[in-house]
Amino acid sequence: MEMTLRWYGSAFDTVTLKQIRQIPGVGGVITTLYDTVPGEVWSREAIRKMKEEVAEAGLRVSGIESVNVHDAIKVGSSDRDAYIENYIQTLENLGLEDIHLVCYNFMPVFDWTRTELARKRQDGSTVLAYNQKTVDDMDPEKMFESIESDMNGTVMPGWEPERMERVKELFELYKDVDDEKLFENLKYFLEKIMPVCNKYDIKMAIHPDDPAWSVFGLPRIIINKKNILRMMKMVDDPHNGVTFCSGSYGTNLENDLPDMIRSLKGRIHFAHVRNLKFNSPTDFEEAAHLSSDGTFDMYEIMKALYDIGFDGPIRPDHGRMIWDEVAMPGYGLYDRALGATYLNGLWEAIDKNARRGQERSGQ
Ligand code: DNO
Repeated sequence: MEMTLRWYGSAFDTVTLKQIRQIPGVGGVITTLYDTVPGEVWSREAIRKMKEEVAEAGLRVSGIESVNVHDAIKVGSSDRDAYIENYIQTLENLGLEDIHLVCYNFMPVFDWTRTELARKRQDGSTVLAYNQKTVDDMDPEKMFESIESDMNGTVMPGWEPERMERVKELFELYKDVDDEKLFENLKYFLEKIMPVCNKYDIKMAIHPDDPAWSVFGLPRIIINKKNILRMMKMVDDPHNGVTFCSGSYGTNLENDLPDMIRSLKGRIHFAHVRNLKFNSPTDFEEAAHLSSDGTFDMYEIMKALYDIGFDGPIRPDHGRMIWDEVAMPGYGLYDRALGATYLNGLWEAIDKNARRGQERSGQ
């Protein structure tokens, strides 16, 4: 695996490339052209500029998170082909610039959903949290307003103000889209983009829905083993793969994370690894990465990735806000750096253990 950190670009991120470069074991960033809107073609020049800036800091672009998919493609409206053409053009430009990993999602209206961005924990750190009851009692149009004051002046991915102003319209757009329709539209999209992915060896890595169930009655399909295997089979091409996000699949305690990882051998192109702490099955908060701080066994998650021979980029995911840092919730420097270091430590131990085991058995 290759340890990376997500970075939003110098115009948007509070964390600098120089800081990222100083985290031991981190050689690459997962980035994006954050000022583009879904449906827009990314120019080669803009991609090249981004790559050059990253290279000047002594890092590389290990992948893109995200090239967002326009709603016309998700709902399957009559203008979708034009947006798919634009997406293909963007993929082509990324391929020509030697970028081979693209994370995206197929979530309707809202990207990841949290009800609190700064829940205080006992140690005084603040974390993102989710409570189903709050969502059930909330008018979706008020969702953004309710969390906006805790965004620390940043623009959060999937929660761009322009998009949130259109929530009502977006709900209307999805009113006839159920799970089956969403699967169909995803298949249509993937079949159209696979040729360009094959041509440039671009690995598409779908991000799961977070939380991994329907919110506000909207369809959500990338939520469990059954659905993700269905998706892998429905377009059976190695370039159709997944972002294995432990914190997203893990929202549903019925998802057995190590087992899911093993069942996706060869199709996990990117991993987000983080821990959650459950207070009840429908109330959770984002813990530190360390196993003992949350509910998941992080060793087992890393071990499963190791066992399937995962060799793609991995990143620590949302971090807690600690040491008085003011940053985009979930995306500060300090706790993600601790996360990267911890995950690197687990990996080194797993790797050494495996090699010693092989030596002992004379393999
Ligand atoms: C949240 C992220 C998501 C993810 C997108 C991928 O922190 O994990 O916003 O980047 O869903 O398209």
